[in-house]
Amino acid sequence: MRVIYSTDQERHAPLGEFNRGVLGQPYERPQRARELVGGLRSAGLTIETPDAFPVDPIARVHDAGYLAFLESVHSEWRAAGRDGDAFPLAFPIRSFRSDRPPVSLDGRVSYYAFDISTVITEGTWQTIRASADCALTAARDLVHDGRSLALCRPPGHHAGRDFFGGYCFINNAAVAAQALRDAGAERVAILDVDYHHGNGTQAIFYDRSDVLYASIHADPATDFPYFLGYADETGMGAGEGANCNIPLPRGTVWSTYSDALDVALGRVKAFGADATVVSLGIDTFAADPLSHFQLTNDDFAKLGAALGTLGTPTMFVMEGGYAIDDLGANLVRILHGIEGT
Ligand code: FKS
Ligand code: ZN
Repeated sequence: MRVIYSTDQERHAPLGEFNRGVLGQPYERPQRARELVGGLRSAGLTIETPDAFPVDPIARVHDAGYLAFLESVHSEWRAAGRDGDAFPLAFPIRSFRSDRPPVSLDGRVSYYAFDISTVITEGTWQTIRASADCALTAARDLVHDGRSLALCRPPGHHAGRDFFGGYCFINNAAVAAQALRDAGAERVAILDVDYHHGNGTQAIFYDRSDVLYASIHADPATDFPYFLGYADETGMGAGEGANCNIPLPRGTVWSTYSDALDVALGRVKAFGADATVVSLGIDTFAADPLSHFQLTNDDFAKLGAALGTLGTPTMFVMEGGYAIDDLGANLVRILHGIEGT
């Protein structure tokens, strides 16, 4: 399995995150990536650096104004004499206008953000470009490689065409899926096994029939991102039938998860994709501090084995996972499961 990662992905380093009312250490921090890399290296895997891509393939799924905002917002923040990280002060929810970004700095941050746990730091732009480069490198070479892992950090599946949140800015899996389409794949499937629903990925492809989005995740009635991810969201217009959500209750153990996985894999296989992108979250782990499923260390080998049955060229894009001590080993278990080793 080819693995792609750049140390530039450690430059996005939020100062803090609010949890249970208290400002503390961020869950989504550079150490996550270092633990994943360390785990893979001790398992004997070689890690390659990505090539640098222009912004164009990213702009295939993201709004140009949104990307310009992401690139400039932190220097604007500093130029305004501010310290710390850029984060929103308000949200354009029901009855507010959300059709045009305000002019001021705070107005624009508030316009593009959907949560308060995702802040923009000095190194954010460089980091998210490097993270997307991993996905783009993996996508470009997928037909040749057959299988690859883009060790993306920060993650991407909550980011939409013109919004950020859930630790995500650029939707790496969506960028990869679109790059595969543009390289000639006629149908691409995205299978999302992160604990959280990938609202950004779903939104980006919701009205399209050429990209299937199938996801197993915690019920949005109880868990982030709260406002999308229900089973009755099946796609729209030409995309009707190309969106499959399987929400599961908190406390879900492998036997239930595995049944859902069979359904999702069945949908992906029936779609007849030329390539598959797996949004690989490992926050379904019982000890994950943000999540409430009960998968064990051994279950990740089983998850890998199930994912290994996908017949198409398949690239894995890293999403979430916050149980720092087990991250590397659980990722290795999945990879061994995939390869049947
Ligand atoms: C309070 C907790 C904030 C946010 C959960 C974000 C989950 C992100 C993820 C991703 F894959 F994108 F990383 N809850 N500060 O795991 O889905
Ligand atoms: Zn997650």
